[in-house]
Amino acid sequence: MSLTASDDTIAAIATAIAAGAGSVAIVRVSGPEAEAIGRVLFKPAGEQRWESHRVLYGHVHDPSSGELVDEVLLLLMRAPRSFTRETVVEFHGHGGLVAVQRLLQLVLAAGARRALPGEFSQRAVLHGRLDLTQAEAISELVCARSQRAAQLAVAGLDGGLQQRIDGLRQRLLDQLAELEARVDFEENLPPLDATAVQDALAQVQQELQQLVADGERARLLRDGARVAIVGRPNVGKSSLLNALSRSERAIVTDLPGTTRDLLDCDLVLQGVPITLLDTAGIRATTDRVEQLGIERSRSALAGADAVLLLFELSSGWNLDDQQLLETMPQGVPLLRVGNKADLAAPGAAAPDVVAISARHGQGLELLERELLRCCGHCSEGGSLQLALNQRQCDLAQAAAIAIERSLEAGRQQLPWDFWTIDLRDAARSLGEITGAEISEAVLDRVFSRFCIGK
Ligand SMILES: Nc1nc2c(ncn2[C@@H]2O[C@H](COP(=O)(O)OP(=O)(O)OP(=O)(O)O)[C@@H](O)[C@H]2O)c(=O)[nH]1
Ligand SMILES: [Mg+2]
Repeated sequence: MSLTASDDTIAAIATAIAAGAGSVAIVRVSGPEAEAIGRVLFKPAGEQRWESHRVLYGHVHDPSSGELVDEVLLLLMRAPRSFTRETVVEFHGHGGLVAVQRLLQLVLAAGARRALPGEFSQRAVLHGRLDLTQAEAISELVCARSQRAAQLAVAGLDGGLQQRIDGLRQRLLDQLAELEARVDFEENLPPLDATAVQDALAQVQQELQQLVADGERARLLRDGARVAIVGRPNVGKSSLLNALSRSERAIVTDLPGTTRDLLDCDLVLQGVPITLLDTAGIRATTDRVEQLGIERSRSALAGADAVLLLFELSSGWNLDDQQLLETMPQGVPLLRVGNKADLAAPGAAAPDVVAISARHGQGLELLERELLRCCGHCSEGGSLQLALNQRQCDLAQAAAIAIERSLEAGRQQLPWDFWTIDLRDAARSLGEITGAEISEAVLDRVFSRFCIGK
């Protein structure tokens, strides 16, 4: 890669920060001044040598006042044996909010610059320690909300995606080399078997299309879905949230208008992370607080990937339910759910209604299955080994389309150089997936989505 990392020293808190949470916090420093900064701030207890890849124990003092700031472990990893391939110093101090922020301030005052989101990983990529797909997999692992999403991220971390894409790119480049040689020296070379080239290209294209399809299927596993439960007051929305999350998160009473504010709850259904939203029952009301709650219900609908429209099966689908259905946002998958089936006559539900009893836990398995289907989940997603993320899918798709144009040039028996233009585009797109061919602007865009300290 021709791009280079900037040569200053960067620092950030690499662990989550919250008062009272996390007994250890890490400040990570990377760059040519990392060790010098460590030596200014940290005093080892007793006789300890500053050796690479050894843990030192001691204290951090504020150099201006001499005040003791924290008791820490210091880990020195001299270049190139570190995550960024630069010299890295990690201060492992106490967690929480205050001490670690103070430590970072001292590191910055001693000459480091605050790292941008993803900047450590970006340096790791620029120094050839990771390829782009591996760096993205780290981010995906940290963000994973289900076991399946974590498994897919780990497969990427291992370099599986890079090898797969690099292999396909290599096969394109092999064909491209043959074709380009013919463009320049056709008369000196044995004739090229156009059918064999087309077969080879079609094979690469097909494998790319399969990867794109798998990536789409994995999207739900990785990104999850926001599901809003809506309906008239008292139909059992909060009871359903409690039943699905197996908790008593929401207040349930027999008074219509109980829920006033949005309530969310995270759960995992068959490996898919779901954020379930309980909303205020929608009805005409003069109560100001309830009106505000209803406005929030409506705005929750706007951001939902799927809607569960709940009604009372026992009293039947009525005009108010119908009116509510008609105000639902277009294009968002919706499931009609008839609650209080325990009070309804058997067989009361229409064929497109899922009958449940939130109070008695009846019909919930079917509801979960229908909900996942409604969100576009298919069970084969469980067997995926590798999955491209959205950025990678878009590039793989672009490569497949460019190959198609090249195949079309072949079908029209155009000269070799018409084939090569599109093949070069395809190879470039695949190179952008792994970072083998990438511009600084693209790199900055990818890493800006990472967390700080990564
Ligand atoms: N028999 C029966 N009662 C239920 C069932 N589900 C909920 N209920 C009762 O219906 C009443 C209303 O339940 P909630 O869950 O508070 O209803 P809601 O839709 O959240 O109501 P609002 O927040 O007011 O919009 C409570 O008394 C529940 O116990 C059910 O499946 N069967
Ligand atoms: Mg409620």
